[in-house]
Amino acid sequence: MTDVNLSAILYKKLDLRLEERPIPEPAKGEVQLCMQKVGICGSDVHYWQHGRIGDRFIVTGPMLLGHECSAVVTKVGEGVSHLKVGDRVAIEPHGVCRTCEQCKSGRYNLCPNVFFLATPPDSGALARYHVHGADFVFKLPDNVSFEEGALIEPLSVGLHACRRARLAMGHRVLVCGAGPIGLCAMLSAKAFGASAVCVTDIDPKRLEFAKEVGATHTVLIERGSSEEEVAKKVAETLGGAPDRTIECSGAQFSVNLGVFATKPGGVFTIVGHGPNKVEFPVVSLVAKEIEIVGSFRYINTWQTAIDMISCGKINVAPLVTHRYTLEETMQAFEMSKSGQGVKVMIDCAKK
Ligand code: NAD
Ligand code: 572
Ligand code: ZN
Repeated sequence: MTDVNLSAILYKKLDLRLEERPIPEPAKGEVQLCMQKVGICGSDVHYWQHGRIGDRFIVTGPMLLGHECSAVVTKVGEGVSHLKVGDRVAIEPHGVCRTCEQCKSGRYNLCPNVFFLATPPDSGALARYHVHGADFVFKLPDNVSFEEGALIEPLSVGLHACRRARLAMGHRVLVCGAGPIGLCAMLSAKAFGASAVCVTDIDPKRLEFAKEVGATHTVLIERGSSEEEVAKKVAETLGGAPDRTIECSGAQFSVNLGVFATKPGGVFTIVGHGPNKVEFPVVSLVAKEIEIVGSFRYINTWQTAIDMISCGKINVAPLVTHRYTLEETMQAFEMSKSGQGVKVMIDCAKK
């Protein structure tokens, strides 16, 4: 029986459908992939619920969702030599131009010609089959599972944030937000040699989970508490002010907290996106010489992440709390939207 390419297609806001599409053929430099595990990201849920992120990324036509992926190679296009049919792989979910100033200088995450999976107008990979540029496809060792392979994407956001923060051995670290990205930042910070990592959230269940998966300390953000009060509590909890803060909540409160809490001369890395414009307590920021650093996706993190998972220094597997098949995509999205779990994973393999 010939296989069909069951695909999760977002037509417009609140209109997500499972449909059969033709199986794509790999062009020169590409591979055809039989998708295995695809994690649901907050942005997938956001596009489904709102049809847009801000004024720039608007769903205007049918697009597949999904950008946290692992797969098996099923066909190899002309000129691809580092992969073969049957290889188990993880996917870095974008393509870049390779010719612009940013690509040439190695900062390909800032390429103005980038396309990113599941960011309108570009389609994602939540389907049975997908084709991808082979240079962004990485072999998985036998001891790295397909779920771990899919989690390399959010882990990469955390690793890149730590690199951007120049995080080093012995640092005390504050991570704001205990969602998948905050947890990946926490795991990355520990792997970079942090001596203590304190995670904040407004949800006590998320903090309990953060402790279970490796946070050394947590602080609950309670309604009515001020940023200055929480900053004091964070310093008491960590045994000193954090050398580095990584913001992964998108909350205005965390932006203020990051400035108040971070040690003078420290680095405050911002990953989370809330509204486009937020306020900073500029007097404290200047007087403490806090470095504010933006962190956008990732550069050259896949092989590092694979090796760190394979050698056991980073354990992302416990982040998966719910599992569904591709046919159960709607239930998977409902679960992710509910916020009950942490990472919802879809199994795309045919049963
Ligand atoms: P998420 O919504 O699952 O997690 C955010 C967490 O922050 C939640 O647990 C929420 O309860 C918590 N939170 C809300 N208000 C808070 C507050 N005042 N203090 C502390 N915690 C608070 O989202 P996620 O998938 O973990 O992503 C986190 C953020 O990172 C999002 O804004 C997302 O858009 C952004 N992101 C950025 C990049 C990048 O490249 N810069 C990549 C991926 C995600
Ligand atoms: O894993 C990549 C990713 N990036 C996110 C969110 C979720 N997952 N970002 C937040 C939104 N931005 S964006 O620039 N945009 C919609 C493209 O505002 C990208 C990074
Ligand atoms: Zn994402």
